[in-house]
Amino acid sequence: MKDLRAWIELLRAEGELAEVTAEVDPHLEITEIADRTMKAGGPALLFRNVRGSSMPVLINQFGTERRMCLALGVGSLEEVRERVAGVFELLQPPKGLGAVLDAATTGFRTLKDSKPRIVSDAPCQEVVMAEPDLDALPIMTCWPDDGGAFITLPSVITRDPVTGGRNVGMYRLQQHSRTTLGLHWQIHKDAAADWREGAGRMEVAVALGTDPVTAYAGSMPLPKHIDELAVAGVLRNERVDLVRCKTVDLEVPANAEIVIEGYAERGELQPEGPFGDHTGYYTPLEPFPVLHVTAITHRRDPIYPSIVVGVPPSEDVWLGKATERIFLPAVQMTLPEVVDYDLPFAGVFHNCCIVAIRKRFPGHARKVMHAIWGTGLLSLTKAVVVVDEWVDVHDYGQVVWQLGANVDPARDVVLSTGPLDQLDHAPNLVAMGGKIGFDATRTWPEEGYPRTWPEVARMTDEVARRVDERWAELGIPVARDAAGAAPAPARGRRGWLPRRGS
Ligand SMILES: Cc1cc2nc3c(=O)[nH]c(=O)nc-3n(C[C@H](O)[C@H](O)[C@H](O)COP(=O)(O)O)c2cc1C
Ligand SMILES: [Mn+2]
Repeated sequence: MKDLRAWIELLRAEGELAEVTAEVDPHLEITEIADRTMKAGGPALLFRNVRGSSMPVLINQFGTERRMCLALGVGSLEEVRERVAGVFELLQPPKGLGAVLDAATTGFRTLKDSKPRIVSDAPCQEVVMAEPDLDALPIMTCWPDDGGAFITLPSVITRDPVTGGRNVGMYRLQQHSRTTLGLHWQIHKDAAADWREGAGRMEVAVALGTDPVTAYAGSMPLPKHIDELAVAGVLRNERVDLVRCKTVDLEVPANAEIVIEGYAERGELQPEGPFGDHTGYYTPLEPFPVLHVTAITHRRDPIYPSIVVGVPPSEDVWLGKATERIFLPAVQMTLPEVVDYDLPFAGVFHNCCIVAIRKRFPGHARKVMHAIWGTGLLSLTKAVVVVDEWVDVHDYGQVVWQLGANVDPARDVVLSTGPLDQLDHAPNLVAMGGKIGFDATRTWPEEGYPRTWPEVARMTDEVARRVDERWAELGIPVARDAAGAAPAPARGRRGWLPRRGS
């Protein structure tokens, strides 16, 4: 997708867009409308008439699985996982970026040939505001007790002061004044490292309203040395065009609708928040750096993008689900025993991780828990549930069944402590507290189980087949499954069973 406008056209063509011409208030009202629409599975919303600003607001663009797939240009999130699997392979030493896989062999762009390219002339600089004024933007106040108005869907661009490497992060920005913003990069995030590692002034650029993949890329928990924009190039199958900023030494996506340029002074912090967050709770006031705006540029008639987070499920859940799917191959690179994993929406991603493993040695489930607590941003996971390979981690009923049936709390619970997500209000300390792991796999004799672990009760294949064949004859009014072959209840129950021999 070339830019946000091409995306809006696609949404319209796909019947995925509602344009609202009635006047709406960016103070709370848009939240209520967007949240109801999202929770009802409704369309993306383009508010044409927003009180106090001439700019339209696009919201709920990522609000359903279908739109997330449309944004990524795939039929399913599994498909996008397959596309990037080769890319992650390239990150693996000793192959590195110079490896042989290229677009010719994979059919897709790789990181190496997806690096962004610099252009001289960019739509995002069509208009340069004479006096930068954030009040011209329809910045939303999302929830009643929020500390102010927040830019919620930005690409925040910074540079590593040591390596010069670029980072793009989706970090909300609180409007403090007409020319200052709060920079809410949490302590574990890459821009926070850029901030800590340098001295003096740090330049920051913020792109708003890029194509949806570039916007999404800022939310990907990539290793620090990987440029999110190169990954965006892979996912779009087209390089991201960049243009040099007007007042800072950074580049921004040329296709952005709006660009905010500025700097933060190390040492200067200002309270940020409260903010009704994706945990479903308000996050409290905490000190964060301040962005002093030096320029605002934009396209002619710019469109302002926004997102509402709050009590799950909110619009961000599909961004998170895409990340969960895309990163499965990355998890499997260090943990090949992982069959699949699931981060439930209700666990707001960092609270719960369900993982199915091929168990091959005593203590294996514990090894995987500790590995998750030691891997990238997954390390912030509070609860890990490990199940056997045949369990469908996306079927929470099945997971709870296994959890209840297989766990002896005196034996199978691992308690630990470590870093937690900065948004977690449960621990006594900020960003530090307890972890819990549940080993819900079958316990082995080698793990000290002195009894005989029972088998799952199941019918023989022979009898099941016979009943399949005789079902019509029995005349029992039970709905048939999609294939029309056998009654759904039997099929469904069989879906929970381990494969023979496992
Ligand atoms: C809608 C949305 C809003 C987010 N807001 C923040 C935020 O305010 N601060 C933050 O640190 N992370 C936020 N995140 C998560 C980061 O974007 C994510 O952790 C990403 O990996 C950060 O980039 P980094 O790995 O380069 O630091 C948000 C994610 C989404 C989807
Ligand atoms: Mn990063």
